[in-house]
Amino acid sequence: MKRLLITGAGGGMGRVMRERLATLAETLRLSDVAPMEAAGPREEVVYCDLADRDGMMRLVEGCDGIVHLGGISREDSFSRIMQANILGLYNLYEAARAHGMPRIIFASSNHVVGFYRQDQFIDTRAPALPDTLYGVSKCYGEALAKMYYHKFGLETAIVRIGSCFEMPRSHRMMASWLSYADFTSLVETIFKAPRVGCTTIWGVSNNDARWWDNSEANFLGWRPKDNAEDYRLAMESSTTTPDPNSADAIYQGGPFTSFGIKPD
Ligand code: NAI
Ligand code: 15L
Repeated sequence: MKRLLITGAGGGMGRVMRERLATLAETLRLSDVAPMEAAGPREEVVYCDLADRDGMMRLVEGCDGIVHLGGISREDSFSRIMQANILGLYNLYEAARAHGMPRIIFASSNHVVGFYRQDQFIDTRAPALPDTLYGVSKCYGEALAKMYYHKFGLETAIVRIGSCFEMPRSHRMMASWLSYADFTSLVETIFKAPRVGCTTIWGVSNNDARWWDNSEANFLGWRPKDNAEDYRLAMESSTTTPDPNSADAIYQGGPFTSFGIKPD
């Protein structure tokens, strides 16, 4: 690729992906509203609010791939979610439609299915059961991506990320953890694939305890290598076992299922 856009580049995953995806394109265009390190060689740093339609048009112009990590990444007030995840995503897709239809990786979330129980094993055809307004905004994002694919042919890999951190931080993350290395190889696989269509992929490592069946995306050839079990001892020594009757131990979305509605 000539130019790859990473939104949310100042965030937790964005800062890691800035380093790990550096060789995937001649130039990385990095964007956020939060502080970012100054541009290095073969980098462009652009501050842009996802809710700014004209700014988003300029941001996407000249990019031939997008890793969309930007937005509200946990439960929040509806107005904040609306600006970044609802209006912001529409702005991103309209800009992509206007500027060469670059392939998009959309960072969706396990919270689109948060109310499935941890004893259920589901595939991507399972109906959505979002656990928060945040999860509902990711359902909207997945639907928007499908509409732009079927109407205009704009390709998106919808990646329902589990828990993408350096290592699993809780018992629940023994199932939901996605390593940085596996996410990196997934991004590489998606941009190298001849065709992606609008495919939904569980962003989860090869954890023994995982809840999600990725067979819809098998054709891509992505095979995650890391396993949360390798960190079980470290995880158990830094956290307590959750009460078996708590949301954290019952639902795939864990504590998100018991959050209330945050007022504006
Ligand atoms: P993060 O919260 O650390 O990063 C998100 C970035 O988006 C932030 O730097 C923030 O400033 C930026 N942002 C928020 N509102 C914006 C706006 N209006 N305009 C421009 N930028 C805005 O989140 P993280 O952990 O890096 O996650 C990245 C993406 O992956 C998010 O979309 C999140 O929903 C998704 N995801 C992450 C998971 C994880 O375990 N890290 C799990 C599931 C989904
Ligand atoms: C998410 O969607 C969040 O962005 C992340 O911060 C974690 O809470 C993750 O889900 C999770 O479920 O562990």
